[in-house]
Amino acid sequence: MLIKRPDDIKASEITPESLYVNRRRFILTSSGAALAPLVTACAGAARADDQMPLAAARNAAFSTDEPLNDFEEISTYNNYYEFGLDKADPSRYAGRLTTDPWTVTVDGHVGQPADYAVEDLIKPHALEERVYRLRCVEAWSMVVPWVGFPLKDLIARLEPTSRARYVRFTTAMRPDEMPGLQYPYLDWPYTEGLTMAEAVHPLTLIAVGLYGKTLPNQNGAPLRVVVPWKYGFKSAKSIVRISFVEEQPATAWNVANPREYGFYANVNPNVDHPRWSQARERRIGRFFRQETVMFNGYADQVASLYTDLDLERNF
Ligand SMILES: Nc1nc2c(c(=O)[nH]1)N[C@H]1C(S)=C(S)[C@@H](COP(=O)(O)O)O[C@H]1N2
Ligand SMILES: [Mo]
Repeated sequence: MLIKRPDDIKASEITPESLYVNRRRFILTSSGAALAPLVTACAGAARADDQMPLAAARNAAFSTDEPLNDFEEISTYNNYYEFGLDKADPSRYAGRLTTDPWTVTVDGHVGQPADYAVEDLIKPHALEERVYRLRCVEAWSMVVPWVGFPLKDLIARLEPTSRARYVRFTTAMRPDEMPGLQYPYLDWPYTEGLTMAEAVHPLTLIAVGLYGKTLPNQNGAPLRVVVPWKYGFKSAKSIVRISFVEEQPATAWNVANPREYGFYANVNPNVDHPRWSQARERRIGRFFRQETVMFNGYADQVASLYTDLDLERNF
């Protein structure tokens, strides 16, 4: 058993993305409720053979031909703060997340609001494989063969009204299954949002699997969004609510630190994070860093969404 208290977390485990919340929020917690939470390592981590096979042909037009990161890298180097801050924590602890049954609530300005069993949300859609770059705001990246379907197809079925200008994603909050929720790293539950134009862009994917099988829990089972031209934090995992709203929604990272994490969070090598450069990135598994490309390489497809937006101010 591994016992972790806030003051046991070594500086080496604290990632740049989490620095701000750590410093401020650990101080908040050290006085009371979260003093000695126990985190057990006993619950089994998800293994590759826990995943069910999914039939999905590769959509070459929407896939990069860069070398893939391997399953091990994709499923053991994760950000999923509900399970802890360390990159290995999600693979250690996410095995205890129960993903069946799973309900997704659809609400807001939408013609088909309801509580949907996740199977019913997914079933009508043909699955495809798309190999996307994922660029984290912490300046590392991966290449992942996702399995999923375009969010726009789901949105079309849900029939948003003309008042819907943004989509907000709310993700699972299970204190009994998610050890990280004991700490106020973020204002739980983790939420994210997109403009309607971003949400219905053909690149925006609902991912339900990777490497031809259902998602490992640590990658956001049973369903997550993947927005490949934005920093990874926009790609919310383990979604339980999809809301169609009129106003730009509050999002977990933007609330935690609006100076450092904007609502748009488009990958942009020309706009530095206040504490580090975004010009280069480390591809997981490679030694030398490489240049970060505007919109993570998807500029031809998405730049037109932002022609009227000052990307320095709307970072
Ligand atoms: N619910 C939830 N979703 C989340 C996060 C999180 O902490 N909680 N982290 C985000 C961040 S910062 C990144 S980089 C990606 C990482 O996705 P991956 O682990 O599948 O590579 O998930 C995003 N989605
Ligand atoms: Mo990230």
